[in-house]
Amino acid sequence: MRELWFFLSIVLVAAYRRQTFVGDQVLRIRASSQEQLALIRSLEELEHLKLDFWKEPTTPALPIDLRVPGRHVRAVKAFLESNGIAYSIMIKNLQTLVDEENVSQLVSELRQNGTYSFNYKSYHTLKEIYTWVKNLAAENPQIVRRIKIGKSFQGRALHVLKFSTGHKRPAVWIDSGIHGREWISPAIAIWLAKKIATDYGNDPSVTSLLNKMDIFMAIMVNPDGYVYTRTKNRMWRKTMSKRPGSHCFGVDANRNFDANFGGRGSSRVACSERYCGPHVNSEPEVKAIVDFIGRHGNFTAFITLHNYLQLLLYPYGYTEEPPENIEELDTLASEATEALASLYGTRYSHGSIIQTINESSGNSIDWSYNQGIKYSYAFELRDEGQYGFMLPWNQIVPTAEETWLAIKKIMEHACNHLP
Ligand code: BHK
Ligand code: ZN
Repeated sequence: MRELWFFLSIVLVAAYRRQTFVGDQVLRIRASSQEQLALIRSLEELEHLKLDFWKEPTTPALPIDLRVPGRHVRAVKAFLESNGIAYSIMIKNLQTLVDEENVSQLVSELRQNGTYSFNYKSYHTLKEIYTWVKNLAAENPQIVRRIKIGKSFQGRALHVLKFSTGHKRPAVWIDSGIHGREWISPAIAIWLAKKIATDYGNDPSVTSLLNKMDIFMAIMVNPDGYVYTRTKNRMWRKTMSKRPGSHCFGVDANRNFDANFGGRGSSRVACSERYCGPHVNSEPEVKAIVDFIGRHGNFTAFITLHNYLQLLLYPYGYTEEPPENIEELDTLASEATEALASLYGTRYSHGSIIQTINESSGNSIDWSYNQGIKYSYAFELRDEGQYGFMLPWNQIVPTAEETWLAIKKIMEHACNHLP
């Protein structure tokens, strides 16, 4: 009897601590008309359903990916069917993927002896990532420095890695981990940082780049959100900021920048997944980036890593107005995605945010572009939706390798077109 109570209490504690996704399905919905799109949007207003749009309804041309909690799956499917809306099941039981991911973690959490023994084929805890960042700087003192640029809402240090061989040079910005659940983003950034450190002095292209420019990498923009995805809710996207007057917490950091703040493609409602926050730069994580880039004053490329859908995006998200150098941005995007595909055949589409994925106000690359950073791009990494945010560990290194080829193209172009 005692044992039973002990067991039950453990189960209860575990259940309390971590959200589960038993029976949750991810449906890929194809709306064939504006009417169907409007019907799907109307689902969003039924808050009790706790629906999670992995890909928002935008146009009939794009699929909509919707996570439906297990207990509402039948009702939502019945709704779609009765309205003649086509869908397929992308993920049959999300918890199965979460369980598999948890099992693969067990073998990864070994002690690190520097960045050499680090397991690049695994997702890591924040602590492991922070140790790795520190080690990379310690092992490569001639070219890598770790700089603290601020503190997260919950008080965690925000770092950037600076790759430099000179003084006050024009620079490239690369960030990852702005959205908590997009684990592949920081995972490949770690690999990229190691690649840059290793290739300097060995690979002619990286060497000549670093002889003219600096590279700054913010590997974990939203550490609070990342920790939350590892401890409580694997599907968390936003920051963890709390404010009086709302029971919902968190801001979409990629809606918090000063670029048509609060406009279309963002929400003023605190409970929304795309909540822009109470004011521009309200999130310390965003403010830290904005201040750092402003103070530096000489960035010419800005690259941010998200997933998923295999897209390379450029401004704008808040307007159909094309950026001044759209032809250059588009040609470079096409060269970069071609280079990416050359390795494993992974196909990316490219275009402006608003035309390719959706309206989005307050996002980071619209802001950086308007700051005069001409080569501003956002990657939506693997996959096309089979696993979505649950991309398995064995795709980390291949994703990193192919993305590196695209990023190198963008950096080289920026380097050959310095103002
Ligand atoms: C990416 C970059 C700039 C603007 C929008 C996007 C799409 C991204 C978002 O912020 O809504 C979608 C997403 O998180 C999945 O990575
Ligand atoms: Zn994202």
